[in-house]
Amino acid sequence: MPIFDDFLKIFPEKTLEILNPLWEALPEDDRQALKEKFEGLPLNLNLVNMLIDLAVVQAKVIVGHKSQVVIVGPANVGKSTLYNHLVREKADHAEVSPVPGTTRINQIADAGVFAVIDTPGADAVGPVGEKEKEEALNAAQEADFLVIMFDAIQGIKDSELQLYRQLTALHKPHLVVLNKIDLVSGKHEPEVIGKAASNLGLEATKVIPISAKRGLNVPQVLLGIVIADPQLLIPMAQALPHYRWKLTWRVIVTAAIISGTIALVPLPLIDFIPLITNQATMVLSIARIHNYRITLKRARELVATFGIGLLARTLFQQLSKLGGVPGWLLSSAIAAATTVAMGYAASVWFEKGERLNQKTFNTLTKNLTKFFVDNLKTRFKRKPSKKSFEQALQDTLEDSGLSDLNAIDQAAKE
Ligand SMILES: Nc1nc2c(ncn2[C@@H]2O[C@H](COP(=O)(O)OP(=O)(O)OP(=O)(O)O)[C@@H](O)[C@H]2O)c(=O)[nH]1
Ligand SMILES: [Mg+2]
Repeated sequence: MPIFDDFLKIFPEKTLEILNPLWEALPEDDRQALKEKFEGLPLNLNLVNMLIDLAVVQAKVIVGHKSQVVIVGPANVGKSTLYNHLVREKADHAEVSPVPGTTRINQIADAGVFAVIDTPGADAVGPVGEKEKEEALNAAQEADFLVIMFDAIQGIKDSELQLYRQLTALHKPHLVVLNKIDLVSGKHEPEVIGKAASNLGLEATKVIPISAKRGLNVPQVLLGIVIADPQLLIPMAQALPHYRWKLTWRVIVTAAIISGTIALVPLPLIDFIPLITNQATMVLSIARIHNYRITLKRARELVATFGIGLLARTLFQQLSKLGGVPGWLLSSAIAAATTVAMGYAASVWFEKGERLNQKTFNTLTKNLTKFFVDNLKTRFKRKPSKKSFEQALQDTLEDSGLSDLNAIDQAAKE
């Protein structure tokens, strides 16, 4: 879609004023389609931060003016607790306590791609807490984005509803979160969320239940904030394949180490079944990362289409003829290499819906085998223990630089 490329060309300039109207001009379906890309991703706070960092590097976004994300809501709902999850520097943490009115003034900190602001309780009625309320509403007025927080136990009563109306009247992009969901038993959760939503006049899906204390659903809030920002949504979408590859790479490394260790007994002697099972299990995990659920049988079929057994035997024969490399090392290198190539093929399959061309698969396996042999042979004069071999494989995989999607794409081409 050329319009997205057009977007990107403008990035380093002063962006928001230009980008927003463009974004607004996008048909709702396109906007939705972009946002849906983010559904079903494996998430935790570190992973979301990794995705954001990738997006920033990917698009070389120079965030001149950081968006100001304001956390706002009644006293004691857990605003400062959420704030502490979002700020990147521990030194910036806000005070949290069970006493309502703990936060008295607005506090701002860096949250990576945006700035986050913690505010005092904004639900004062009468003179007590009036100043705090004003402070919070001022921040909301200046905000680029609001995280409006309520408490699952307190629910939405008159004062909460009044505050909500006051905040939405500012017409700022926002998320509504219902905190302390950990205090509600699982059985009652849908009812509590549904009631809060209907009191606010929202659909239940528009209220995100979280536990700031336990970190539950906090990554979803972070992702929600980031993808609501047109400056970031597009680079985030562009970074997704890289992000999924990074997750995939972790799975591949584990599987390649297992394969390499299984094959310490030279290949012509070993039974292929454990190797194929290991690779099929890896393919299942890679499918999950891409939000596909397939059976082990299907994963085995996918593995089988690459004829790994034959390829491994041929490579073993070819390379052992050259001499100078012990059989155990060669067979381990081949097993690890076929596993990495299979992982890459699975990634291409689930990412693009294409079967990796057999020639590419074979070339990649061959190149990787050579790489592993060269690296491992300098480390060991004789056959090592399983444990030190695992470590060496791990180091070699890490040193390969293939956790970078561009690097493995390149390695598959040559
Ligand atoms: N059970 C539970 N307690 C929470 C959660 N989040 C915060 N709390 C607790 O609720 C109390 C208030 O948390 P704060 O983060 O200080 O709340 P706040 O909204 O900043 O409060 P004020 O600054 O007084 O407006 C503390 O005792 C927190 O530990 C949560 O998700 N679950
Ligand atoms: Mg506070």
